Amino acid sequence: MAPPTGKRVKGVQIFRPFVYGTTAQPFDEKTNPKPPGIPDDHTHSWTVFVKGIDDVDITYWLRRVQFKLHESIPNHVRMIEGEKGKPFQIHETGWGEFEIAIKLYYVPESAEKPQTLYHHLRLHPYGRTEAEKEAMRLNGNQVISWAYEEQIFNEPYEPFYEILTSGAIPPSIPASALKAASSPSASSGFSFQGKSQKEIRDRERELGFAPRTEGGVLERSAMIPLTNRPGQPFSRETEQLEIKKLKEAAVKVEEMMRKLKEEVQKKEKLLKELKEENAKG
Ligand code: SLL
Repeated sequence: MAPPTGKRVKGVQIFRPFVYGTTAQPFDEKTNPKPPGIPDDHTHSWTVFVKGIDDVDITYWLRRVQFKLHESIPNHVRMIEGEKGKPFQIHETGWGEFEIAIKLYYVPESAEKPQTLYHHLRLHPYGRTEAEKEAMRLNGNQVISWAYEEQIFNEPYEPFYEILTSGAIPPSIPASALKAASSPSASSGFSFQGKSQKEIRDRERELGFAPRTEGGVLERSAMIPLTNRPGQPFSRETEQLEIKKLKEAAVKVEEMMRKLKEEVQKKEKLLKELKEENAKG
């Protein structure tokens, strides 16, 4: 860990959304043929990953990720160095499910200690109903187990605060184009830094960049997509659905409590009557 530099920015908390998890697929002649050299008892190919929400770059705060796999797997502790705009991930094959330890190493400017997450590699969809099992499937035969998480940086050091807040930028734009477009010395004098989303989008359109879908997020921001897209299930839309489910469940629980209380009252009344009868007897 690098020695902390500068002062902490008091009273400030910065969060960055990210996604981690596993995607597995059974070997199948047609859709997922087993590559040569893979042991006979291996039934699935799978991937474990850590990435930005909406696939945006997160290497400006996350430097490397160590994945600790099951000991039965050759070379089971793997360190993945961050590559700008790419997910931290490992592809493997195997036959069994197990817990993966995912250790996050932050950029040195953060002076943050590494932190470990645990994730269960899921090869088989499970659930009490077909619908529950279906929710774990993607494109028919992929089994997904993905989690949304928010990394919180509490009172970051000043230089790291600068990195975190030095301006949201549009994703997937070649670095050279971005540099030319946002350089203050470019003929227009336009800079993406400190611009509103609308200004950035207008400028993107002017420059002929492909328009992003509604709810697409800017890199280096804490944005969460507004709506779901295939392969991108974490959004405000999902959040609203979850809130609705929780509210409905709370109403159900209240109704159950009301009924239970009624029953208890009935039984207490009966008990009282029986006691009185007994006293007479
Ligand atoms: C189980 N707790 O007993 C689990 C262990 C181990 C999975 C699962 C081996 C891969 C390889 C593999 O899939 N191990 O040989 O490369 O079910």
